[in-house]
Amino acid sequence: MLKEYDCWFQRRKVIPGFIVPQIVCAQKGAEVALQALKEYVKGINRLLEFTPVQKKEDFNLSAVFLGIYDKLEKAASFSCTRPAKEGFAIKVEENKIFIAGNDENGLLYGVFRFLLLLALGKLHTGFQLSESPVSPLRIINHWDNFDGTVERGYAGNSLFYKDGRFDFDDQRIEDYARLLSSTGINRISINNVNVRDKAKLLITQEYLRDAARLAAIFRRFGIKIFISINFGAPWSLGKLPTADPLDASVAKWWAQRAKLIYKFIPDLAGFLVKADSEGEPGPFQYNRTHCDGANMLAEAVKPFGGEILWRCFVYNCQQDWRDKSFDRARAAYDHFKPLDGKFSSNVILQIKFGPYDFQVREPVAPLFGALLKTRHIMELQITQEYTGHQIDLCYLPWIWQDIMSFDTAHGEKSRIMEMIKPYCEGFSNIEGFAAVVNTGLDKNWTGHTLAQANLYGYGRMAWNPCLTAKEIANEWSVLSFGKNQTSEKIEKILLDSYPAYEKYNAPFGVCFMVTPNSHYGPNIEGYEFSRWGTYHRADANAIGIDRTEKGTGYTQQYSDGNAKMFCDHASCPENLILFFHRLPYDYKMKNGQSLIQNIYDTHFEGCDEAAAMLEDWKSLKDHLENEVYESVLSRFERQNTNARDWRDQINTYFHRKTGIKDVRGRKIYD
Ligand code: GCV
Repeated sequence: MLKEYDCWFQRRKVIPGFIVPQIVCAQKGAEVALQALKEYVKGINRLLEFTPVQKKEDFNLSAVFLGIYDKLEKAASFSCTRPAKEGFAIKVEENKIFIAGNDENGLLYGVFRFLLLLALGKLHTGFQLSESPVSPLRIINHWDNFDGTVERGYAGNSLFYKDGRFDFDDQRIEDYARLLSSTGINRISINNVNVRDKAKLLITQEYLRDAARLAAIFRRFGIKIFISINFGAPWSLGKLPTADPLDASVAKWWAQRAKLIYKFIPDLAGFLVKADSEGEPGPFQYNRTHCDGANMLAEAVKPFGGEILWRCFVYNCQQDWRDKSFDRARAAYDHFKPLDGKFSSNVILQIKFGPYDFQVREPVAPLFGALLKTRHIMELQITQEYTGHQIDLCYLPWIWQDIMSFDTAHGEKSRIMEMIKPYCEGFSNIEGFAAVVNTGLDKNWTGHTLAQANLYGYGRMAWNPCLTAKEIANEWSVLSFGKNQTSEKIEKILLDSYPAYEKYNAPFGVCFMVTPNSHYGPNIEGYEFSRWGTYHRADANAIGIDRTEKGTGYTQQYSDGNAKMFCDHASCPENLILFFHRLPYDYKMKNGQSLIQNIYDTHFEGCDEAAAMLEDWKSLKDHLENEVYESVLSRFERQNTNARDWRDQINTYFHRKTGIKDVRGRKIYD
């Protein structure tokens, strides 16, 4: 039976078809290597129900050998393909098993992978695997506030803060670090990018003491922390008259502050910065560029090996809906492409995957492939801000798989998954990913138990962007529920969930038909006359925005091949057609039906598919722990109400606008 808290580390006895020696010999190492040994012992206890006996390294023994690859290779008759940075090799021989890391992080990842493969039943005598992470940076972002709330959080309050202070349970944080590290996460930012109220005090002595305690727990699991900072801190905290990045007193203030911070957390990964975005302070206030801002901070953390993650979510959020010349989708490229090559070597731009904001379907942002001289990573969202608040089930690796396969230039190795590499000037390499996380104090971590699959899936895909959504759904379901018909059914439910969600949401990539502020449920014109710049401009004849060269010109930010592909109705992917084009309702889609008929059809289908997921779930009643069954059941019931609302509001809206009937005569409310 599933213990929700344990996620993909269920206590479930496996019967391996090979010998797992009782003895473990671990090389001496520092704290991550020590943790690797602890995790090995804990995991074997959980899966094989015995406690390994620890002995000094002796290769005459039948034992499991844990260590650093080079040392093991020299000392034992063991060899495998040499893993790269943070990678590992696993080899199962007749009476010996080797788990070897390139380094200590690699060793820990190797132990975790060994245990997961053991639970999945994938190990056997002769098994051999050498694997290294594709992405150097695999980051989790927390949007946790110091009052204990979590911005866009749907799984309870913060794991880290309460009532304006740090407040965490060491054991829970250790369990959390284990979950993250087991999927390959190596960085975590611990506070909201909107740094307000008490969060501004995080970089003061009193708060840093607690931050250091938190960092120490994550450190054992190979995870370094980032702190989100407020760009205006020199005046709001330091009482300087300005936060101008080119003012010498400001640079000095940050340099001193960095010195203090690094005294408490010597291996701090660096700062994460949201500047000039949605009301946060930034260099624009002083007529400075984002290079000026980022480079000044980079200088401050440089002596300590720190890095600046600088977000590119910079756009005008005071737009006038009447003004059709302005297109928010263009913003990140317009701001940052001209600055390519001007950032310091320890600045990394963090770019949202799409030009808007984590929509159910939007194109990959054109900055990917366009930046050749600037380090950068891609930002994803695991928390389900626009994808159902962890009430509706929406399996996100589908979205990420589409992103990974997007071809930025139709050239050689120009798909996103092929561009994830260490930085190298002159290439459009992406150094990895950051994702806004979906966890909180809820017992099951993620509110919706099945949303654990999104957390697991992010880590796995950040490690290896070539993994498919299907492979990950299978792994996660078997790890969580065992290899049986229940996990098969749950895997199917997961895989069905995103297509269903997309179908009952805003049609064909048009985006933002969601309830303003909360971002749950439909409100078709909720953003139509607001300042946020996300309009669909539906009238009685047509819907969508012309973003071609004849319209806002957004398509021209892409490589020539992609600009052409998106501009042409025939080659533009249909699931994005309303993002790029303004189309009449009688526009003929590839299936021969009109656009309006396709809108009706997808909404009826999406709603039916949500109902089918509920029925699938009900069929599992006798095979699941009651608490899990009931909590997920109630979410599926709410999802069905939501899906019905989406279906009926969207269909009615377009029916009223156009007067066009559903050719199949289904019920549309007038
Ligand atoms: C942290 C969107 C969200 C905000 C979020 C912002 C961001 O606008 O609705 O809650 O703020 O993105 O990514 O900075």
